Amino acid sequence: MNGLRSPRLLKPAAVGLLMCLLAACGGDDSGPQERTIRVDYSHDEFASYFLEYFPREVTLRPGDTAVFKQTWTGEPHSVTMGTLVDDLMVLVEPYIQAAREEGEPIPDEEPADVAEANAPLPWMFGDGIDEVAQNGAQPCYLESGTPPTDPNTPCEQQTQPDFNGKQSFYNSGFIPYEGPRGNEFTVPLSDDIEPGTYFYYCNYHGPLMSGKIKVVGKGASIPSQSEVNRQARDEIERLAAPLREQIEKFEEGTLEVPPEEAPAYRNAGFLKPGTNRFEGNLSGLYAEDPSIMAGINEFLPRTMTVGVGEKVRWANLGMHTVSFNVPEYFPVISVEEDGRVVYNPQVIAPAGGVPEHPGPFEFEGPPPEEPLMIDGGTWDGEGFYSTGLIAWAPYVVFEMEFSKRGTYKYACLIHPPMVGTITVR
Ligand SMILES: [Cu+2]
Repeated sequence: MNGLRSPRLLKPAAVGLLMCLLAACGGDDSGPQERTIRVDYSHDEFASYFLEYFPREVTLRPGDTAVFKQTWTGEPHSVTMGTLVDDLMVLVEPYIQAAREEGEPIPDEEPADVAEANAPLPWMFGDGIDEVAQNGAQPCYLESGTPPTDPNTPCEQQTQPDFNGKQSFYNSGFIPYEGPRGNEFTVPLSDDIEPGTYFYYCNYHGPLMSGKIKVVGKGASIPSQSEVNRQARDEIERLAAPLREQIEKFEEGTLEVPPEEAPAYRNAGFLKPGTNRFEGNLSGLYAEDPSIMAGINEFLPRTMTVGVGEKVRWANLGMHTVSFNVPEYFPVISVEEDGRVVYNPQVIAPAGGVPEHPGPFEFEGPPPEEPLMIDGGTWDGEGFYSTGLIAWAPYVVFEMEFSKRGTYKYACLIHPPMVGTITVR
């Protein structure tokens, strides 16, 4: 979980003032304004996810509203704010800035002061992939104090007040896919919020997926929505460029795997002999730079042709499924009528004859030299057939074969645009 990007360009104050004069500063100050911040993003050139908010910083005034608009890529997110979050982010922010401005690595070990500030903040998930923590996944708005520590105890205060910068905890909880609160979380700033910087982060992906709202005085001018959008686009493109490069390399056959992971790939038969160059099928792909908090949600290649009885194998990069005859799309996490947030077991469990296998969080330590092979056996094209949730590369390789000719469409149950076609002849 790293989150680096290049530094924002800082304008000298004089230039700012000049811009302000030229743009008839204050021209849009006719009343309370709304600014939209993107949560996640799927690129139109390739299905993807971006574990960032765009732009990372917006400027608003008391009485204005921040609208967080989520692109549903399959990744769950929250917008989690409050003084407890500010206390944490003040400690994390220097690491994020050092990473973005100087390319410093984010420390592997959580520094003690960060761990301490993190302690009262609930995560959205529990220890296992299928354990949703209700204290973090359900909304919670506290004037003071700390949220419940028991993952099965949701917060009682779920009615959202305006954000005044003084609440100790102000958590959207899981922003649901569609439905009444779907894909969007709105934060109205109170009239009496003090000017200053207010942090927020995602309590599914952690403090590196974070952003800030800079509150200025009531009469001040703020960047227009189109300026905000331009900033967002620049920040998105900075992350998209290295992803695009990886796809190009894959297509040219020049994609290289990191040296420490090469043995596992080699032992699974995915490297061109004598090189670290990848050859084969992929489900998902990351940027070469592990600090890029974004990834590709594609089966590469998207279409392939195999013979009856021939083994098809995917090296898995990311958290995905390979699933045939899928039911209508359902999100990996959903909100039940009583507010309980639950994982969908259909996503997680293997189906159609694929054997049980270790879950995605059951690997520890350095990259193993032998990948985990999941043999899905022979499939006859009938009924729901799914790997269940698999991760992380290059430790997991899924293989299967087909007993009948035909054209088979398949998909990842987590990431809706991640689809492929196999022709068997
Ligand atoms: Cu997130």
